Amino acid sequence: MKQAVGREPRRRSAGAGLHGGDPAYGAANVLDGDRNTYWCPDDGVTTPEIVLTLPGETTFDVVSLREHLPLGHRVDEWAMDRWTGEAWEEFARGVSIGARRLWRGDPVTTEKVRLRIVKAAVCPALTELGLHFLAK
Ligand SMILES: [Ca+2]
Repeated sequence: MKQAVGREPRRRSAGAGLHGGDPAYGAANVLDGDRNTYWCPDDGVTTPEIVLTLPGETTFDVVSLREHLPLGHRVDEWAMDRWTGEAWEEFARGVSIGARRLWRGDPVTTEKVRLRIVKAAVCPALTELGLHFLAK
């Protein structure tokens, strides 16, 4: 598996801080390969977003998502978008994440991807967001 490593992700949930205002729960935690670190928005923020700016045009056909299970299954629905250069276009959607959710589909090429948590019981805690390309 070849991993497309994103640059510093930017959170886009307007006005919403990190959990307890603590930078230790920042969005970069979904890219650090450490399952003990996670991104967690503030209490009450149940539909946050993460935008990953990729190193350039990148093609992937697998997305890997992991929740931080010590805090339980929190995400009920999620979606992912690719940036077309002009607008966001949804390419994946699913229910629940849990220990690991793998999405696989047609190859997606883009410079930016966005993960949207569509529905969650409480503020989500995500430990990994990975993009991979599996040659068929
Ligand atoms: Ca992590």
